[in-house]
Amino acid sequence: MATVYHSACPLNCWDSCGFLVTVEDGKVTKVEGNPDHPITQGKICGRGRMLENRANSEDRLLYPLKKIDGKFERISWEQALDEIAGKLAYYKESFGTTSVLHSHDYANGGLLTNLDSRFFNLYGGVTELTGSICWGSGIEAQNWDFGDAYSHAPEDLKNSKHVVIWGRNVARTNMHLFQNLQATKKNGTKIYVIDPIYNATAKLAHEYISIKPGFDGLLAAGIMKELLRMDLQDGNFLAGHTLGFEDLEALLDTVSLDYISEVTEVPADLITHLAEVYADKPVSTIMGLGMQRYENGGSTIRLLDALVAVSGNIGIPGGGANYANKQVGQSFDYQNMTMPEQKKTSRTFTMMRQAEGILSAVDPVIKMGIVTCGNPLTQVPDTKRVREAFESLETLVVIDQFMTDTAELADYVLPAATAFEVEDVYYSSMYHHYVNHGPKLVEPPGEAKPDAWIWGELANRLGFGDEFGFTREEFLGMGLASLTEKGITLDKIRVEKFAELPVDKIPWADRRFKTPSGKYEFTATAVADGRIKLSLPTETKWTNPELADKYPYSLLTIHPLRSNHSQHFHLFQPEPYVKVEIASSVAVEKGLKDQDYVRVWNDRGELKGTVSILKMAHPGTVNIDEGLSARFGGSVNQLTSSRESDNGLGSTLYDCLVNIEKVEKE
Ligand SMILES: Nc1nc2c(c(=O)[nH]1)N[C@H]1C(S)=C(S)[C@@H](COP(=O)(O)OP(=O)(O)OC[C@H]3O[C@@H](n4cnc5c(=O)[nH]c(N)nc54)[C@H](O)[C@@H]3O)O[C@H]1N2
Ligand SMILES: Nc1nc2c(c(=O)[nH]1)N[C@H]1C(S)=C(S)[C@@H](COP(=O)(O)OP(=O)(O)OC[C@H]3O[C@@H](n4cnc5c(=O)[nH]c(N)nc54)[C@H](O)[C@@H]3O)O[C@H]1N2
Ligand code: SF4
Ligand SMILES: [Mo]
Repeated sequence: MATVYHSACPLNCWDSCGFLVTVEDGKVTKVEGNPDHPITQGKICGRGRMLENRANSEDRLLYPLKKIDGKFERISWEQALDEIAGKLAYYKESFGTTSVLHSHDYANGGLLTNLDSRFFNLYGGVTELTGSICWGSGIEAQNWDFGDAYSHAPEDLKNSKHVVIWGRNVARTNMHLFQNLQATKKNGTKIYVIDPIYNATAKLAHEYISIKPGFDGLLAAGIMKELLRMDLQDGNFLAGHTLGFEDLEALLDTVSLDYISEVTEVPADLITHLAEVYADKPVSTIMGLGMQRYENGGSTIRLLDALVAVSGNIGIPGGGANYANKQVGQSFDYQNMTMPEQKKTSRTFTMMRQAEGILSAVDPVIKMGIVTCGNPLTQVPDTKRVREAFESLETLVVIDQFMTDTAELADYVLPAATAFEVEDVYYSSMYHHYVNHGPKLVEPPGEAKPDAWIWGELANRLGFGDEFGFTREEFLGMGLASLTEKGITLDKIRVEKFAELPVDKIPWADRRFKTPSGKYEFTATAVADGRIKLSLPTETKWTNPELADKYPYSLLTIHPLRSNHSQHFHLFQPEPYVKVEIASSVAVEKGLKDQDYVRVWNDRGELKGTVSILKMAHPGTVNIDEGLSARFGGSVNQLTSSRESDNGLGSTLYDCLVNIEKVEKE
């Protein structure tokens, strides 16, 4: 008999959708949207629907595996846990706990995925990853400017006169914002898209502004120059609530509008026009994450923030420098769950440079890696180096639902349960402010187990099992402790399926910022030299002409339409392949046409794939979607750099020059 239950999408995504899931004979048979969800309103994307295929896939990992003489063999949980716990005890004793690296990302938005940190803290503190490949530079930038990274509630968009979508691929990555934009457009709001690629969101826009990748900060500087020249700045906001405006003015005086127009490849009159738009308040600026994956990513977001501030679009209905919504995650009590006070020692590598960290660590060297909720072999930049690093480990344990490129390298692979097989609550600190409930709907297949069960079993063997002697319900209670005080209990979320979190819908409306000065800081006081910089990406003809001679094209590696990173490609029919999207200027220069087979390369690596000419893309731009595993042609991260961004916490994935040539198909 088929029964329909409510649930929630666990995927790392802006939208955090509410689901209705059909269960028949102990199996999930259909995933649909929950029409009652206030934000996602019954609409979900193919990635959400395909979670049914993922859960039931024949490729699911069903048993613990151990690599013996280069081949995986099935072993019992007892053996796997005893041996892994034995190694953890041995490395702790012989080299210290930081000889173990915990490599992870955020592939599952469930609150209880954080229990991995509880385990590693109780173990004594391992080598952990800091920063974020995804959004680190922008988060740090907004921390400096505002004191935190907050967005307006989705429903506030209706108050905007103009909406500037700046480097967010909304139609593809944030479908409910796209619907919101469609509705807003009907009410007369003007929509602008600034992006090197004329994407599906650009089609909806009144105006599309094509820009050279990585130069958005300079464009924002140009718009500010024009605002000031025309005396259109918000003098009251600047005088009453900001710090360091004179430093910004001095910086803007160092560049001319003509120079800005030349390097950004945006016409000067268009820059003037955008200044007029920004002065016609309220303007909502909706930033994407792609735009800050450059060497100058932190500066880029700071300059965009500054533009929003100078034009007086902060803290007003319909305004905002909307980048991330960290107040969502801040509603939960991580400390209760993760017990950071138990950590006796620690060491950190940045997420971007985890491979270099592994290869160069001394005192202690990294002996063991444990990978959870991540697939670094496809997702972390500079694949060659990542492979070398993970291969160099004495012991590698990967906990996953599928045999990924990373799991292939492991000594032990442990089969994890999927979201429909455990109870959790799900949220995303990216867009809206609702938390969704996901009940346990079916049993995990084979011997797959929830991650939390694995931590508990290892903890039992290592002598701190008591700290894992709680039910999922009890752990959820710990994470929801302060919400419970505000009336949002697990029981309530269970019954109502979702709950609205108590967050500011119009952040900074009281003009009290979380910076050290309490003001909006054009010059950040939280760091030694907090002045904004007008910096450029590293891999451009302006900053590295020799490299640009050899590798003339800018490679973007944006998020795929139908897969969440590496998670869905293996379910595609027909099989996916490497698609090399090129601007028409590249096609002309290289004599390429659609379906040509090409090699794309730079000093870090190469990738072969099939050409598709983009109808409209900024001259010199190439794109290869991220997320493909080796068996489908390989990850584009073979070409990307593991350099950190300017503020140290972000990646430079899109700051990448390549060359391209036609080759014969093998
Ligand atoms: N379908 C799908 N949706 C997803 C995901 C997925 O894998 N698949 N992943 C989720 C996750 S984890 C994240 S972080 C988000 C990311 O969401 P987005 O920020 O929307 O995604 P990106 O693919 O990083 O890039 C967004 C846009 O930035 C543009 N861009 C690149 N460089 C520049 C630049 O220098 N300037 C400007 N102005 N634009 C630039 C690209 O052309 C692209 O249109 O998406 C989430 N949603
Ligand atoms: N070139 C390039 N690289 C990129 C990006 C880009 O734009 N360009 N985007 C970056 C961004 S924004 C992000 S967020 C990262 C994402 O990087 P990752 O999070 O590493 O990528 P995913 O493919 O989403 O998921 C990783 C693995 O987690 C597993 N998993 C899912 N749920 C669970 C669970 O509950 N438990 C366990 N143990 N495992 C689980 C999945 O099966 C999958 O194999 O990639 C980054 N890499
Ligand atoms: S991947 Fe994003 S848009 Fe798709 S169902 Fe999940 S939360 Fe919704
Ligand atoms: Mo991300």
